[in-house]
Amino acid sequence: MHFYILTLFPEMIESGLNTSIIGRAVQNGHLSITAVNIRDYTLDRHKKVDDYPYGGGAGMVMQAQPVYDAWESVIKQVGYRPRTVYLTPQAEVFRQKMAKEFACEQNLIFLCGHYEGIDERVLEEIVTDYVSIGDYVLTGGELPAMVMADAIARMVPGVLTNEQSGSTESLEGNLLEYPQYSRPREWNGKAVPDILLSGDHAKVDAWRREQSILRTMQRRPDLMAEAELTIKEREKYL
Ligand code: 6GU
Repeated sequence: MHFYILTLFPEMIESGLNTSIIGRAVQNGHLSITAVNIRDYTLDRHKKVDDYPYGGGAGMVMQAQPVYDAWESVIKQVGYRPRTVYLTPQAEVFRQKMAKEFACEQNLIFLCGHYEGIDERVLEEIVTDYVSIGDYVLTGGELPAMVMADAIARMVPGVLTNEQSGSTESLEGNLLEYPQYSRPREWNGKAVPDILLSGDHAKVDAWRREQSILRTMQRRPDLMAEAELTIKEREKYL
């Protein structure tokens, strides 16, 4: 899978996504991540990429030309118009289900805005998906693009080892993960729940399932409406 990230701050992307699991997946060739510097495409003599908003108001607006030309350079490379995601708080909120869907694409383009936004006319031409990562305002789209790229990349076959991929499924049934414990058996006067030491895998699974449900009810009651529960679980917990 190939990610192209259109940004005024390519160093931010390069330093953020070249480490840990995603960095290793890039080294192994499971992924490529290309940060495209929008400023490289401006036709302005002074390398300017923004201007005042028509109608007045605070801040600056990123101009259409350099954004369009940066995007066009990518579509010429890949030979078609890949889905192009504009990161903005004025949009639907990103969820695991969307990550799974985007992970089916061969190429994805992320467009990161700064200042007060991007000229609407270029967005109309190139953007296929408007996505927010939550109901708060950030200074630019780079962190959201990295969040999305990480969540999507880990769904791509080969990026996670078998061992790492187990924890993928939890949010897909709209339930939170159960608590985890490791050695020592007692720490700070607290023991690991006995059932986890019993060696009875069926009981362990049942306990973890219950912990997932209880934790979701307590911490994210909003998820319960869409949680994938059995009829028996519904009777017991709802
Ligand atoms: Cl995608 N962009 C910005 N600037 N702020 C955000 C966001 C995106 N998602 C939540 N806050």
